[in-house]
Amino acid sequence: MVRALSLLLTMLLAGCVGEQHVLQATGIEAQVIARMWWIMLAGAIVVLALVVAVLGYGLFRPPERRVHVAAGPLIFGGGVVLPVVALTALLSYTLYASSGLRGAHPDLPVEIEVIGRRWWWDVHYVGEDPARHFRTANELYLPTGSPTRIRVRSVDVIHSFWVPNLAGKIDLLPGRSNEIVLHPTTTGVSRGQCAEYCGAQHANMALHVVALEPEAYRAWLERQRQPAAEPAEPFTRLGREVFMRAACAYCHAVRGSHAGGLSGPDLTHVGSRRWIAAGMLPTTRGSLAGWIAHAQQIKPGNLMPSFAAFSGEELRALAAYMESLQ
Ligand code: HEC
Ligand SMILES: [Cu+2]
Repeated sequence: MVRALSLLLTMLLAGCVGEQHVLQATGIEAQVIARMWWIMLAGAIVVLALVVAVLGYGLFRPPERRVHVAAGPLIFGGGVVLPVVALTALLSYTLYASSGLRGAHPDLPVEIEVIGRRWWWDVHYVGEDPARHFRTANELYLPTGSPTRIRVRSVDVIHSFWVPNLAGKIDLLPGRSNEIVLHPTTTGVSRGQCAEYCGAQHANMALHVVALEPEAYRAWLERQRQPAAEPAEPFTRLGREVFMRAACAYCHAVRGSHAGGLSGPDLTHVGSRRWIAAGMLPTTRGSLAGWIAHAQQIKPGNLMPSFAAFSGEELRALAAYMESLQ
């Protein structure tokens, strides 16, 4: 019994982690949603309290007084008038509050395109000048204090983009674009998660949103636009050789090299990302080597094969090269 209770408590408390939490809003849209949630909760509590009070009266008062709760006016008032008034009030409030959520920024250019893939997020920084476009994966950097317009679509099945601390959900559909505006108010990292079942690895399709001060955000953009750094040491040069010799470039791009594959994440700056494999592993040399050799064991069914045939040295060099792509 104690164990069951502590398990339940642990599970409930685990839900309080702030990085992915609807009620710990760090974005304008999420603030509207959180306020709506609290007002709906307050409304529900008032109605419940009234119902319980009338029920308690009916159950526990002496019989001659109990008849009051069976009186016509009370039944009509509590059964018809009260629900109509309460629901109309809450409905008008939610319609009013949610009307401001979407589509409030018609003039804003689309800054980012997020493409849902099984089972990771392909993130394109678009903007006006095509020469300055770049791709990254499973990671979205945004400036605080201003809205960023994001277009989303899918190239395979339906996914759903959901970063609860910042905004509501938006579906990623094949053959159709949707849009969402994210407007972070404070710096920090929020976790997002695919919110529409999309196959075996749906649960391992996370992304992280990093909100930075505008100045730091611009600096990040500039760094990401650079092509990959030239390997500085013989060991990372060996890693690049292994990369180009193996099938990696068939699916992965490293800008500034011959690797131009598009079906997997862009690896130009993979070493600078916090996580790989859509939030499954922190980016370290060890996890990179583990992923390359055992992608199918770590994330069964994902669209990268395991590469088990490398020698120990080749694998270490390859992981060092990946890590050096800052
Ligand atoms: C058939 C296509 C394919 C080939 C070949 C391939 N990969 Fe991948 N790779 C993928 C896909 C797809 C993912 C994303 C998997 C996921 O997260 O679901 C990925 C993910 C990765 C990641 C993690 C990137 C991130 O940001 O999450 C690294 C690192 C990586 N691959 C390195 C390699 C290396 C090194 C090779 C060559 C030895 C290689 N890949 C060969 C398709 C491929
Ligand atoms: Cu999914």
